[in-house]
Amino acid sequence: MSPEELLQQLYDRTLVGNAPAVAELTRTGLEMGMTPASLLYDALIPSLEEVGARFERGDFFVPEMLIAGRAMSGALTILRPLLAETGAQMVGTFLMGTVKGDVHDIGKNLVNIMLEGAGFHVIDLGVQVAPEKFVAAIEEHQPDIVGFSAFLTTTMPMFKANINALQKAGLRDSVIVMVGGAPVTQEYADAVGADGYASDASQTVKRAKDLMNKRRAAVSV
Ligand code: B12
Repeated sequence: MSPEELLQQLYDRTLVGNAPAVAELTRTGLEMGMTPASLLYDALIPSLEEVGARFERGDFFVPEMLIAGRAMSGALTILRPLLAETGAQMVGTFLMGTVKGDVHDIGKNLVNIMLEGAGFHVIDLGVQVAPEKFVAAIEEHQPDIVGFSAFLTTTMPMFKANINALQKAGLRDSVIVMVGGAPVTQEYADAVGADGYASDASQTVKRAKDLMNKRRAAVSV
């Protein structure tokens, strides 16, 4: 099988949610010397985007989305140690969670892997995280950055609710707030008063480091 054929098959099997085949193809691709990034960005993510497009058109329903998501998560488990492989030192602590009312976690998990790879200590609170839980975790772990992930237009307002909760707890100035997720934009992030937004995992790493450097420079003046 050529790398192109493998990517096509990986795309097709993810689309129909064939988890065993997706895992097998992911392993085979790695054995063939293909990079984790190529498997991810040239097959797995485009396939999930197509799943979303089909759902929107009414060609796919929730079960199809669910099995495709599971197949993708299986591949991520295989890719995780390779994507996170690094000699980087601890750059800071990143507390992450999907907001209340939202169960999408694939994008968040991918961001976590990349952050770990870049040397961040990541604490993942999981999905459906209520504002009180974010507040308690910030008090406990004192992270440099807290990240809110949302994949539904109906759960994006939780960013504001979380930020309000941080303000009320007197924590807003002690932590950098980053937001992200498929429907989120820079404009929306600005409107809710977040410090940073990024559209994908590698941009998140870059932005997180920039924001931390800025904060450190501001503190040392
Ligand atoms: C898989 C999936 C599901 C699975 C989730 C499985 C899981 N474990 O995550 C299941 C089946 C559970 C599901 C359910 C639903 N889903 Co859904 N789902 C999807 C799908 C197909 C893929 C999402 C995904 O994982 N993408 C892959 C990742 C890698 O996405 P990504 O955006 O590239 O991620 C990057 C960035 O967003 C960013 N990022 C992510 N988080 C963060 C956080 C921070 C801090 C930062 C800085 C960056 C960042 O970095 C990521 C990595 O590069 C999308 C379609 C789509 N195009 O997104 C729909 C989609 C998100 N779902 C949708 C809907 C409507 C639903 C349901 C309401 C359906 C229903 N009627 O029940 C439910 C809601 C359940 C709930 N309460 O949350 C809609 C949302 C529409 C909207 N605008 O609100 C979408 C867009 C489909 C569509 N086109 O209509 N879904």
